[in-house]
Amino acid sequence: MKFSILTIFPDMFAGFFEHGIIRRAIERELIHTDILDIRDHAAGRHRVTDDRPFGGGDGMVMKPDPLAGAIRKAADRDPDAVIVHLTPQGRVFDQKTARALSEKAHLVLICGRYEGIDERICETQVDYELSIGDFVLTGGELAAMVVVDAVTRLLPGALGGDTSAETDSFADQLLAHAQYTRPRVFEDQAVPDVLLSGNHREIEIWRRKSALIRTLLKRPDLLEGYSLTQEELDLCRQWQNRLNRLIENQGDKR
Ligand code: 9D3
Repeated sequence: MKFSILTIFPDMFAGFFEHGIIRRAIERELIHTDILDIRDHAAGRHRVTDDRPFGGGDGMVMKPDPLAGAIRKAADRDPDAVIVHLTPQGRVFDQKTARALSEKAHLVLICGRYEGIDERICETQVDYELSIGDFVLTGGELAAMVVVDAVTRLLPGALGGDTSAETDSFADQLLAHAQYTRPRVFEDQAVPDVLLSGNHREIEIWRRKSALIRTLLKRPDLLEGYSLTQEELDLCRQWQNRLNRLIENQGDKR
């Protein structure tokens, strides 16, 4: 997978590429990253990349010609290149989109700055417009890193070892179960006994239960349209019965 990143702040990416799974993916040549400085494609002595908006108003707009030049350099004669514009007006990036993008051979990520980029680039060159959520950033660079991060970890071999559980689309639907490590007792709080029992069947059941209850309590929206397994359905009925008994025992409080 190749990532070409178009930005006026290429230095923002240095640290990101130097650590952890992303660094290892580069070393193992699972991904190739190419940072293109949009300014290198701007004309004139001052190599200006932005200009005032037609029609007036506050802020600046990224000029189309340096962007077109950088896109041509990144995607030239590559029929597999997919052009992605990181913008607040894009569709919100999610795990399904990460999966779809992980099937592509070459992603060209355009990082906007200022108030945005000239609309004619959006209309003629861009395949996907993506946002990373409904909050306001100062530019597309962090969003591009988010996309590179989420897509890279889905590539075969990126996580090392047995990744089938990690990349199983089923595993994306629930939150992770609670996790513990040493010491067994921390500030008077003990690790659940079952995790120390060595009974792998019981541990697996406990983990599924933990994942389901955590999702139900912390992110109920994730369960909308979720198809429960028979085992999960049984658990829900158990919880339902317990809640019903608890409520019935409260007497006449309306
Ligand atoms: C305050 C300026 N806004 C006027 C309505 C528009 C605006 C333009 C450019 C707001 C933010 C930005 C910079 N943001 C991005 O380039 C961006 C972004 C984001 O802000 N939130 C979530 N995802 C993304 S992807 C790119």
